[in-house]
Amino acid sequence: MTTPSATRWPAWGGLAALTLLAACGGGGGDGATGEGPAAPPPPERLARACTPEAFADLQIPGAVLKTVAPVAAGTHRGQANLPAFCLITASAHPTSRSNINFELWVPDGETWNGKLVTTGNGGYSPSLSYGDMAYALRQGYATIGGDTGHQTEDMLWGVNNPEKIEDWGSRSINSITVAGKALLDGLRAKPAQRAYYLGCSTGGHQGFAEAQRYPDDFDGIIAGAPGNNRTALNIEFMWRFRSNRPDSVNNVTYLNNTKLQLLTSQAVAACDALDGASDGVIDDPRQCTTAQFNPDALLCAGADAPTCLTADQLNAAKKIYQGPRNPRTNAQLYPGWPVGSESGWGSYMGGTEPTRADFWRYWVFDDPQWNWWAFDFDRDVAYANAKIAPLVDQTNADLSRFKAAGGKLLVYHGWNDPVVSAHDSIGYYERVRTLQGSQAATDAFYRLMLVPGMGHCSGGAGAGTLRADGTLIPLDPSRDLLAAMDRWVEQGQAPDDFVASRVSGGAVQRTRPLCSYPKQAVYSGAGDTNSASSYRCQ
Ligand SMILES: [Ca+2]
Repeated sequence: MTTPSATRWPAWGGLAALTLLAACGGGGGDGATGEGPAAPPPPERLARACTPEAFADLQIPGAVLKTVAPVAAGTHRGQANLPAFCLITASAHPTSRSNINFELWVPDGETWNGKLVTTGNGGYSPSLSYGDMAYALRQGYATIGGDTGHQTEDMLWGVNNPEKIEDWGSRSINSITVAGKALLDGLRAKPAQRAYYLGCSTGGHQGFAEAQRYPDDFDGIIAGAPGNNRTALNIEFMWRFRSNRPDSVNNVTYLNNTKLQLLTSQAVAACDALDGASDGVIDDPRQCTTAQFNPDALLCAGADAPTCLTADQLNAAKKIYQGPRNPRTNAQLYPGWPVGSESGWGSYMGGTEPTRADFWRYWVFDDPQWNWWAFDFDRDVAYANAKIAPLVDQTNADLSRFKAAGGKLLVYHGWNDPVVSAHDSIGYYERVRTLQGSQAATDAFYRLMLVPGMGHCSGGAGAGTLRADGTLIPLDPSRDLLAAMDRWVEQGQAPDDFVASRVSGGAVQRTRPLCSYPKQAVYSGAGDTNSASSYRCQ
């Protein structure tokens, strides 16, 4: 005999399964034998109490249970207004060198909506995304968060340790989700009816890993600002560092934050109104060409001043706008940056060394003395792509298995993101669309929503709030990412009516439709430019 849970997790064992075996062993079918009393229906599997003792019999392949304890309603891990839940901690071990710690939070009793949300991570940090877990829990979801398989903030754990790098780059979400589903089933004696994924930045990267490598884990994946093109992204960080300095000179820089803000303010002044709303946001930076905004016009006529760029500063900006290229083939290695994102470039421009230098020093070259000025954007790119990209990159545009499994993929990306280029999300989307063969075949399961004026995952001058708070923004599929995904999966209604909000000063100052690429919000020419109703997607 099999049950859905016994089929999916064959090593289940334990009291509940034994009870079920005993009942089925004597029954022999539907009870319509015509002889004697009808066999009783098989008993339901027994839910477990939220105690360690109740889980003593539960074995989960590749995972170790650590703690089981109830948490009262209120504040936990700095997250307020949480319902009461059962907290289970465990670790997953997909390889002998793996150690992926994770937490599972399950709302008590009937407050659980029967579904699951796994959350992603940020950067190379082992920190769990408690804010995302709380967001899901408050909506009634059980939720999982993990540490990606390492426990320190440095990157030394990856030295000569490709299994741990692969856990971080490709595998940890799968491992904790499979084990977490089994624990959830063990607690509630029924599997999650739906499983969704939610993450941004590295979290978006992890969502792409799931869609490409583990297409059966989730019914829906919400991936923000995905850093999935990871090796190339780190090439860009090095390019940005080098572009902003004289050759082989670390301690002389050209562009500072004043000059970066000058570029953005001049770009906005030139291009803000192109979209019909003078709101400090360039809705589509691709429309802001050098015909409207030409950085050359900022060249200082005389001495350097806060209101102009020197020739070196201008040259640095142009290199960063363009992005890294292979000097031999001229192939673009990573896209450049949208006009309007300049004011944020400094955060990943590096200081004493390029941002993510440890990726190269420890993971790629195994050389503590590695010198970024010696990096060859042809030969060394090929070396890195052969050595590390298979462990960490999520660039396979063949999503046919995910689509066939019924999965939905919702990607959002801020146009002003200075950390992961929106152009890279567009490039990936277009490669998927080419393989899918048509816009309609792509729309059926994959939506890319570019958020005007939004920075990296949030913030910025645009309408960049995509989640309900239940007060200012109602919990509605047209206003909340998770609710939108749930409706898309369960009702087949794609998020074509999504409205992003700009919250400032304790109020919603502006709303704007978020349109599925390649559509964009176009002002109707009449009505309040701060109201989504004055725009349509076309
Ligand atoms: Ca505008």
